[in-house]
This record gives sequence, structure tokens and C-alpha cells, in this order.
Amino acid sequence: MRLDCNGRFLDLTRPQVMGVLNVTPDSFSDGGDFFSPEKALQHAFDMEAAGAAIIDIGGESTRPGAQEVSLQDELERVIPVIERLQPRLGVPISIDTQKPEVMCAAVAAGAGLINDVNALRAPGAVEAAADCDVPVCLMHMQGDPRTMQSAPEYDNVVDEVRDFLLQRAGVCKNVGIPGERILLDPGFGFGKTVEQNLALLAGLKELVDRGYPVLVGLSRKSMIGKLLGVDVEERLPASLALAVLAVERGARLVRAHDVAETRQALQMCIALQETGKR
Ligand code: 7PJ
Repeated sequence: MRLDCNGRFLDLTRPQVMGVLNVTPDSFSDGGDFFSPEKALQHAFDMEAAGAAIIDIGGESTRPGAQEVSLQDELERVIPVIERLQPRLGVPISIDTQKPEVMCAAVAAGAGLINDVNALRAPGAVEAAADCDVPVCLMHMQGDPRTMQSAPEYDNVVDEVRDFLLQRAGVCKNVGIPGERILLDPGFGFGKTVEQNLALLAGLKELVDRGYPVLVGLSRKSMIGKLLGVDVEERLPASLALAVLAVERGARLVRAHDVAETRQALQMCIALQETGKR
């Protein structure tokens, strides 16, 4: 459970926090806050100091309705940040992208994990990821960000998400990505209703039991707003509850905006889990 991420290590023996660094002008929860490279760098260092085990950098917003970003724009947003961050950061960097060209350029600049909300389905993406020789996170999404929340439909959301992810893991293994370097993510909010998200969380063990480390992204997501009627800047308590509920069900990596708070919540899960083991 110790992943080699381009020379830096991500130890998932215990649950860890992935800190979110959006270098986009339009992300839903912190849109534009870290768009300037200086602010982005400082925020990454702050998240490392707060206990993030990995920093996830994304230059393309995937919030519902978001427009696609050109290859050139995405490269210009993320590569300078990775180049400047890499030598000064102790933890690995993850690149949140769907584009094979961005994967390769990011790993060449020092990124150590590929986080693809599209599960490497873009043409050339699996092959690019295999060439990059770093771990990959495969996420489930129904539809695409522009349309995915219009009317998501499943017969059985837990089974369909699990089967899709296992099928994508199989494709990865066929091109030479070792199973030990694959993480799976059910993709909360990506083409799912509130009820479907809750069913996925309730049934998370179904995915965890497949043996791949499971990543979850629940931080500030709209399911909280829809259930509780709270704006995005008021969703921290519910985000922490969801993080704890996911880790209780076996999640190993929690993608979060509020790193110090999430780390503190997870440390209580860890303390309790380790007491149980004694
Ligand atoms: C996720 C992600 C997620 C993974 C985003 C947001 C929307 N990557 N990228 N899982 N969400 N692996 O930050 O809420 O849930 S972008």
C-alpha cells in the first residue's frame, strides 16, 4: 500500500488526504482563488503543512456545465505550477486531467499520479498513462461534465459503477499498468442524483472489497447543498462527516479542499481503527 509516485511516496496503509489545487478561473467551490501561479504555490505549501499526503492539480474545471478547455490553455495553467512546485514540495503531485498530452507533460514536469475523471477513456490516454509509469486513479462518470447532471440513470448504481471501474482497471492492466498502481473512485456527483450518491456511499464496501485502494471526492459537493440547502462555503461540517463515513467504509484517500480539518477528522478514524486492532 505504498505507491511510488515518480520518486515520492504515497503511503495508503492509513487513510490520507489529497489536497485540491485548482488552477482554473471557474471551479465551483474556489473558482479563481488560486488562478495566479504565486497563489497556487502558496496554497500547495499550506496544504502540505496541514497534512496533505498528495496535492492534486487541475487546470480544467469538471463542475457540471463547465466548458472544455483547450490543450494549450490547460498546459499553460498546470505545467508552470508543477515545475515550480515539484522541487519545493515533499509530497507527490497528482495531475487531474483527461488529456493524454497533459498527462505526459505533467509527469515529465514532476507529477507522480494521474487522476482522470474520465478513467482514461480519451483516445490514447491509457497508453499515455502506461508510458508515464506512475499510478493512476480511475473515476466513474456517466456522460460528460456538460450534460451529466441532466438525468443520470442506473438500474443498480453500485453494481454499475463497480463493474465499469473493474473493466477500466482490466484495460489498464492489458497495456501494462500493474494492478498495484491502480486506484478506483466512484465519482460522487459525476452523473449521479443525490439518492444515487448516497447509495454509492452506503455501498462503498462493494468497491473497497475489490482490493484496489479507493479514493473519494465528497468535499463541498452539491449533494450537500441539495440535501441541506447550504451554500458552498458552508459545507465543511457535512464534508467532514462524509469523509469520515467514507473512511469507515474503507476509503483510503479523501480528496478535500479543507485539508487541516479533514486530516483532523481522519485522525480520529485512524485512532479508533487502531484501537480495534489491539
Ligand atoms: C473529483 C475529482 C472526484 C477525483 C473533481 C470537485 C469537482 N477527481 N475531480 N474524484 N472531483 N478522483 O472538486 O468537486 O470526486 S472536480
